[in-house]
Amino acid sequence: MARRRSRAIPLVALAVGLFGVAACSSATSTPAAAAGATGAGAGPVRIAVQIAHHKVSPADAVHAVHLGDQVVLTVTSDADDEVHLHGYDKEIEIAAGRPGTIDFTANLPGIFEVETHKSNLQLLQIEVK
Ligand SMILES: [Cu+2]
Repeated sequence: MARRRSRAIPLVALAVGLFGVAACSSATSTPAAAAGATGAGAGPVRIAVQIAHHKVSPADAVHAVHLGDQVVLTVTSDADDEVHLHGYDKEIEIAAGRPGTIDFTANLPGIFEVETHKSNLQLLQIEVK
């Protein structure tokens, strides 16, 4: 009899996790078990970063957010690129001169880098605690 197997979400998650690690050789995050949300809920935390002539501004920023916060990260560049938020493994394509947004709930504690894959820049780090 055809036994209904639950979909292979754990496998996919594992594969994505491995790929993320393989794709980027930057400092690792520590995805502990997600705890209950503690976000205060005063609207999303907005983080914006610009890239121009291969320079990031603000440079080397570390943004601390609370576990459970809603975060809206906006990246604008003068070149087409691909933006990757580590740990959460969110990736977007951005076009030159047009802001791109990564929207996520900070439900994984740790320090996560955001980088570009074409220009290979580290944009910022997001510390979730
Ligand atoms: Cu990456």
